[in-house]
Amino acid sequence: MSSIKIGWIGLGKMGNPMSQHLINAGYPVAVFNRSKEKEDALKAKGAERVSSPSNLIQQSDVIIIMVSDDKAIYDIFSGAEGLLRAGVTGKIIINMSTVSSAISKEMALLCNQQGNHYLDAPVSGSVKQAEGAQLVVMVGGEKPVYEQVKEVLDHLGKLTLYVGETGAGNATKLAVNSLIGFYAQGLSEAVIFANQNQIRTEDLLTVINNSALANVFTKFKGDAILNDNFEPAFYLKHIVKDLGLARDQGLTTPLADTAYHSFLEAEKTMAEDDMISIFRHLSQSK
Ligand code: NA7
Repeated sequence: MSSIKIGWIGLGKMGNPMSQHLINAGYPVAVFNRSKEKEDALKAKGAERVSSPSNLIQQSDVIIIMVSDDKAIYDIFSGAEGLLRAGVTGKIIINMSTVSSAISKEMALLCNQQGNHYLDAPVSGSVKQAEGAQLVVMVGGEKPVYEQVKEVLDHLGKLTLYVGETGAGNATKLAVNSLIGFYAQGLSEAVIFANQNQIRTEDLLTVINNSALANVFTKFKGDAILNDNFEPAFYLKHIVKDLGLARDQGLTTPLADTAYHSFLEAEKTMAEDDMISIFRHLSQSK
């Protein structure tokens, strides 16, 4: 049983299972989500519901945020009932959302001016890894602050790694997610090419999954292609966001440019599907 009081903001597909791990680990957890019905599952597990980010930070030692994008972060920090309105000091705010390094630097500065601390701590892994506490957490910010909360983050994943100053966690995450975008498009193009040459998808995937290229991603996303299952584990709109953030931060290489434009095109009709829907998009447009 830990005495660190946790305030959790953002109970979407990732935040919901992640916050439950902290309740299971014995932390007192209070929650806030913009759409109130998503708080029900956490309340049933023993979490307290709080009406605003501002109220949440007043009663918490550590605030953890898992929301969609930079816009959501602005709202949560600077909105009328945002974290920065509370006038408290000595709090640690951990932003686990995939956002730009720029917004982390901006929010860290505002937090520091108030006597609070900010860490960017995005995660690698999707809903399945969140549910199984198998995420990889990459952390940027002041190292002594990180060391104070490492025990909390360790409950969410299999690895927590400090990677540098504020924004370094975000930059690491954008590098990783860009590679995921390349993998998804590469796998899709390989399947399309094999099919054009009368090779069955199943056979190609069996070869890939027994080769040096085998990994969890090609296994799960290969199965999704094979079973025509595009239920979202990782929304396609989120990979578009990540490729766009990486692009804004300087990733404009040939592969990144191609992947960004393919996913951007796919987003027009498949935003709410899984990111491996890029396969359907490329199949339709070939
Ligand atoms: P989801 O399931 O789309 O959940 C997004 C969460 O972000 C959800 O709690 C949203 O609240 C919240 N959100 C979005 N916009 C806002 C604003 N403007 N203000 C407050 N809260 C907001 O995403 P995932 O859980 O899959 O992913 C979360 C992150 O991990 C993301 O950065 C991914 O790239 C990786 P809502 O319930 O809609 O009211």
